[in-house]
Amino acid sequence: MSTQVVAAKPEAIALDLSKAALVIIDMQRDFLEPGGFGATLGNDVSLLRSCIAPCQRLLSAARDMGMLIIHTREGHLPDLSDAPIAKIERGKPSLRIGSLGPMGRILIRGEPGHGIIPELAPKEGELVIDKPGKGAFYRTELQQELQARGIENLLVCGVTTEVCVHTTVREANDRGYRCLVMSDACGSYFPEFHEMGLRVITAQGGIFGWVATTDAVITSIKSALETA
Ligand code: TIU
Repeated sequence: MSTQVVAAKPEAIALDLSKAALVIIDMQRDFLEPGGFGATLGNDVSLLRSCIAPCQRLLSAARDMGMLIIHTREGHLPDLSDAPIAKIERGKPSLRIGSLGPMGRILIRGEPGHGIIPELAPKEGELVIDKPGKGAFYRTELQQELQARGIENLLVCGVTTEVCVHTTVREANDRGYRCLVMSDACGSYFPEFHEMGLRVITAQGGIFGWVATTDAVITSIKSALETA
């Protein structure tokens, strides 16, 4: 049976996994490795590493099931025409968006730093959505791709919990998708924002969606495979 009850907060949710997609947000070198965009903002990028293994386990289970897999990447065109001045000028980073760093130009499409970390490299047939903003729906083809495949449920993980994961979940929630966020497969430079970000999602009866562990979601995927 593709409909599975997943243990989650604020309460268990029955999800039709045949209408689900795994969405892995921005697991790029620019956020997870030294010398990238995240580091230029003054962050300790090592804090994000704990979510790599859970993301790998989810990716593997989703591949086994033949689930639609979506990888997103935040980044801008080389001429910066899709990068708002207000974003480029923001704060006092050690290098601004578009400047040359050790992994190429910061947050620019096609540069080494823009790539997804090798541990989670996309395979042929998986969707890679390039996005100029924090949310995966803004100025992308994501909505059309999901609608074309009848997807209703999104299993969301990646980085960072309170920035791109949150923005994407909020966008998806407003578009009618049920969003289940895997807590240990998300990461933040700020542990307290990670915790609060997840709490915001599940508060008020699940105002933006549901939160589950990677184990709970993998148990459901395996159960769906066994009863298929
Ligand atoms: N800075 C930060 O926490 N995040 C971002 O800028 N983008 C994403 O979350 N991907």
